[in-house]
Formats: sequence, structure tokens, C-alpha cells
Amino acid sequence: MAVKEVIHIHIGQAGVQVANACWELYCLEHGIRPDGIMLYNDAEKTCGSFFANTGGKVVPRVVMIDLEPTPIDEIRTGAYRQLFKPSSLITGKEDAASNFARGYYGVGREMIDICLNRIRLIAEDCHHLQGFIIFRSFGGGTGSGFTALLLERLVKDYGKLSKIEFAIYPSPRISPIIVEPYNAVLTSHACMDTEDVCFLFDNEAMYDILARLLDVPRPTYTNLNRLIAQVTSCMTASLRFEGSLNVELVEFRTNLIPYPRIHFPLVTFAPFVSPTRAFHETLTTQQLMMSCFEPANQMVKCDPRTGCYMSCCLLFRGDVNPNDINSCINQIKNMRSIRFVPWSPTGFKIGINYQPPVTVPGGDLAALQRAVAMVSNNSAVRVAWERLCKKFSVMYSKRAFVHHYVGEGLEEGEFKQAVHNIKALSNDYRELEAYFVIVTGASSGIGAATAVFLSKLGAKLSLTGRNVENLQKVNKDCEKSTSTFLVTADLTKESDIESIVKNTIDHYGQIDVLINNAGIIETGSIENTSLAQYDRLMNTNVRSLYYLTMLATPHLLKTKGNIVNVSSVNGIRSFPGVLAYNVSKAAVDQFTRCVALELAPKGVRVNCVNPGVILTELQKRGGLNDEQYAAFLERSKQTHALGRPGKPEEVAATIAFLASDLASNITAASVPVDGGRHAMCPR
Ligand SMILES: Nc1nc2c(ncn2[C@@H]2O[C@H](COP(=O)(O)OP(=O)(O)OP(=O)(O)O)[C@@H](O)[C@H]2O)c(=O)[nH]1
Ligand SMILES: [Mg+2]
Repeated sequence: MAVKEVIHIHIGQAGVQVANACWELYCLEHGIRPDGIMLYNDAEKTCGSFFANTGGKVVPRVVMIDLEPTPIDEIRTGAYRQLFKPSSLITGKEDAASNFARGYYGVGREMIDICLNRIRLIAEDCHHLQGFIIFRSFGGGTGSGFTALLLERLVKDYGKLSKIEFAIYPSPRISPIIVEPYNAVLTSHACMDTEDVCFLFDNEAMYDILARLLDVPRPTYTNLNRLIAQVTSCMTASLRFEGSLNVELVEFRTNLIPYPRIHFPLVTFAPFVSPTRAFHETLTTQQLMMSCFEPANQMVKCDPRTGCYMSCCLLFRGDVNPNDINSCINQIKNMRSIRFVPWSPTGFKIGINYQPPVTVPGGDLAALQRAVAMVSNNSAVRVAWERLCKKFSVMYSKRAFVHHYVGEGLEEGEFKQAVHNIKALSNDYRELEAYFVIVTGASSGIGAATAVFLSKLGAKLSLTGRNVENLQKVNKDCEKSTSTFLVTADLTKESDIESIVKNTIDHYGQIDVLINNAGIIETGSIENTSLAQYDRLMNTNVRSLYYLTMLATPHLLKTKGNIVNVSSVNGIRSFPGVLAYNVSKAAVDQFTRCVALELAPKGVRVNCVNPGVILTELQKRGGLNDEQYAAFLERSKQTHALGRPGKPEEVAATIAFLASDLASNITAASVPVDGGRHAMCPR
């Protein structure tokens, strides 16, 4: 098979220092001495993609660029000085002073052509160049500014070739540079369309991994960089060794990036075991996989359980059994905390490379038989952007430090555009996380309040009701940013119920929550009720809910969603004068519990709320005139322990809670929202 070459480009201090660690490890893995001589002639270990072979001696296909000399001088005089071609080590005289604009406009422009020439020389030496791997920091002036400039030019010169980036995300705990949020936001904005994939490595996350899991209480850049090298090595093993899946750079893009902007996959690695603990710990393939879903093992601090996955690749190396992987995948698919977007099949892409991991002697990681790097596109990564934008905005609100950038040629408007773009990016991610919720009876009362409440939380709503005009009014009150979809439906008609589910699925593709809210009340006792009344109440309050739930269940099983029914205090207590209503609401409570038990093994929760008197039109519509209604409200002060009737928003809040993951351990519950009325007995 033809070798497809990759050129590494290391930019700025962080990029260059990471190069030290990466190439040290690559050399160890491929049996290459620090002077580039191959230790043994093992065809399996040759690495034509990363190294050019010039007759017994190999030379990394790499360019290192820094606007100042110090970090690269260390390579020029270090242990690996004979490995790299001197012409591929490019330095200027003065750095970009932690200023994006200096790296992009100022000193960067003076260096760009020479860098492109050196890259071209290496590219000309390749037969099937597949792309570039770029290492740099977000926070430095060179890393942020010069990289943006270089990427622009690379796109012009090398169009379709992959540009994959490993970017060091700033941590105030490690670096004292105040303007890093500016640089990070400006560079992310500038590179949005020029890089294909960008893997973030948050210095703080890695610091914590070293301190907590690897017994390195005060990690240095060397420790951090060796960690990055291990993870990178695992991610690129298949590009370097023969006989494995995922052999091309472009596959990262194809497999992980559903939309061009959403190109910041989360990287997780396992196992993190220090050499002193290596004798006690052997992780099975299954334990290894499970650790990939531990936030502590991630390179960015965020909680993927709150986000959703668009794609997921597990890249194994060493002694792993494909059967173990497959059985573990099935287990993972059933975990509630792992949520995929509806349009992405819950497919896990697996790569296995049977070469065991290698570690640097005296390093922080134990040499183990197997390791895994997981790269997944999860929307939770947006918090990394939100953190940056927040810090950016605090400084920018006072225009602090802006003059340094303007002085180097950056227009002030760029600041606004950049932060706007990155905020939009985090909203793009947020959109992907939205929950899709059906609310019946949404045109008034508790249903309307619930719709408005949920819209504020970012839910995508499918609102149903009989009255279009009222539905449209409610829609106006909903947050503009969330989309609502209206289905006019009369729940006493089977075909209307069917169309609620069908239209919602056609429109949104999924259902996460069903809120069965619609219901009616009528007064009537055993002495004056009728079968017609019984049918009306049972049809609207029970039969419709029964049928809608039936139809929605297959979709809720797919999303491991949940159901909230709106019952009443009348479902759990008995009151005279509203007989059919009481019976219907008792049925709703029983229905809730039974369905909850049926669906619990499949991860779907079912609960109901039991409101007391709530200030809505319900009672009036149920047959009370103004005078009677006023008296009823007055009496409510006595019948509710809290001394007042409730508000629709209070019920909405409880529904939202039950529908959310905050209630992940609640099912089959009837939750009174009735000011304590259910507990009161006359005395
Ligand atoms: N992980 C890691 N981070 C580093 C290293 N060196 C610097 N950083 C981080 O990178 C950011 C600073 O950027 P540098 O790479 O030093 O800056 P530069 O690209 O050389 O740009 P200028 O010096 O401003 O021209 C800070 O967030 C540092 O914490 C390193 O060796 N490893
Ligand atoms: Mg520097």
C-alpha cells in the first residue's frame, strides 16, 4: 500500500516544546536513535508517513517555526539535534509578545514566505501528501496569530489536504498571560474556516490528570508535553503502523465532523497509571473503555453527560480483544448518560493497532499492555468556548489591552466579530443539545406556562391544542431562540393524536419528553352525573393520554426520554361533586405508575404532578360562574395549607424538574404541587 505522508508543523514555544516530547516518543516507538539511525530493520515499524528515509537514516517530515529563537535553539543543541534537518527549524529574532495581531500582521508577515518555502520543500519530497498536523498554543502571540496566517496560506496552496490541529488551550493556573482569552478567541475566529479538525488540550485538565492520577504534584511543561505526546501517539498510531484501521488523516474529519464549524472533538485517554502503581493495576478492555467516559480522563474540562454525542471513535492499541470491545459497546449504548443526537446512528468507530504503547523511560506513565484514545464530537465542549468568551468580554467591556492589538494593525471591529463568532459557535453546540418536548393542551393554563418555562431552558417544543390562535399567542411568549412547532389537535379524535406524533417526528426527528397536560373538569355527583359526562371526562383525560403515550413510547425508548402527566390532587385524594373528574385523575395516577414500571427497565421515566387549585381558567370552564369562582378562590385560602391557590408557573417548574436529568432517580411518582392540600384533613 502506498504510504501517505503527513507533515507536522510546530508553531511557537508550546508547539515546539510539544514537538520535543512527540518526536522523542515517535522515535522510541519506531526504533529510531536520536541521530535518526534505525535501530533495526523491521518493516512493520518503519514509518514512511512521518519520516523520510534517506538510506539508513530517517528524517522527520516536520517544520518548526518560532518568531523568537529560544525554544528552537534548545532543539538545535538538545539530544535530538541530529534528528531534524536544520532547514526545517525556522526562527526569527523577536516573538509576537503574546499578541495575536503581532503574530498575524506584524512580525508574522516577515516570516511567512520562508516558512511556506520550507514546507514546500518537504511537500515536494512526498508522493502522496495527505495533510498537515499542526501543534500550537491558543494563548501565545505566535501560536495564535502566526498559525492563523499560515493556515490561510496553506489553504490557498494545498486546498483539499487535511489540516488537523492540536491546540493548547490556556489555563490561568499555568500561564500568567492576561490576554490569552483575546488571543484564543481571535485565533479560533480566524481559523474557523481554515482548519478541518482541532483537538483541544486544556493545560488545566492535563495538570489535574498529572497531579491527581499520576502522582506528579507540580507538573512542569515537560510533564504536560509528555502527556500530550502519549495521547497524540495513540491517536496517530494507525497513521504510523501498518495493519490497522483508520489509516488516513481525512478519516478524522469524515468520521467526526458533521458540520464544518463543529470541529472540536473531545479527546479522552485511558489508562492513566503511574509507574509505581503499574504492578497493581491491569485494566481489562472493558474497564479501559468505561474510563473513556470518565470526565477526569478528558483533555478538556467539561461534562459530556450534559451534552450529546455526534460521533465517537475509539482508537485502541496493544493487546485488546475485538469481542470484548463489541460487548462493551452494547453496554455503553444502553447507558442513560450517553446521549447521541437523533440524526447520528449510535455507531462507534473502532480502530485497533496491535502495537503496544511505549513510554519514555523515567516518564510519568507506566508502560502497560494496552491503551485507548477516544475522540468524540460532544456538544459539551462548548463550555470551553463559553469560559473563554466570558473572560474575553470582561476585559473587552473596559477595552483593556485593546490598543496593543490596534497598534499592530488589528481593527477594533475584529474583536467584536471574533467574540460574536465564538458565541455563535457555542450556540450551535447548544442547539444540538436541545430536548424535544410535546406539550398537550399548551394553549392555556398550566400547558402554556410549561411551554414558556421550557422554552427558556432551550427546549424545542411541539405544542398542541384545539385553538390555533391561542397556540400562536403562547408561541409568541416562548423564547424566540427556541423553535416551537404547533399542531392543532383535538385529543378526543384518534386521528388527531396520531398526527401529533407523526408531525412532531417529521418535524424534529425525535421526542425526548411527552407532557400529557390536556384535561377538562366538570362538576357532577353520582346523583346528577351522566354516562355522557363520564365519557367526556374519561375520553379527554384518560383515553387520549393512553393513546398518545402508546404512540410516543417507541420514540421515547429511542431517546431514553421521559413522560410527565398532569394529574391533580383529585387523583390522590377524594372530593365530592366532581366525580367523573376524580375517577379520571385517579386513573392518570395509576396509569403513570404502571407505565413507569413497564418502561423503567428500558430507561424511560414516567411521573405525574398533582396540582391543587391553580389560578387558571379551568374551574370557570368547568361550570363555575364569576361569583362562584370568587367564593371558590376565597375558600382555597383555607383548603390549601400555604393559604393560597397556586400559580401555573409553579406547576411548570415542577414539570420541568421531573422532565430533566435532575430527576434522574425519580419514576412512578405522583408529585403534589398543591400548597400542601393533599395532606390536610378536617378537624
Ligand atoms: N502544554 C504546554 N503549554 C505551553 C508550553 N509552553 C507554553 N505553553 C502555553 O502556551 C501559552 C503561551 O503561548 P506560547 O506558546 O508560549 O507563545 P508563542 O506561541 O511562543 O507566542 P509568543 O511567545 O507570544 O510569540 C500559555 O498558555 C502557556 O501555558 C509547553 O511547553 N507545553
Ligand atoms: Mg514564544
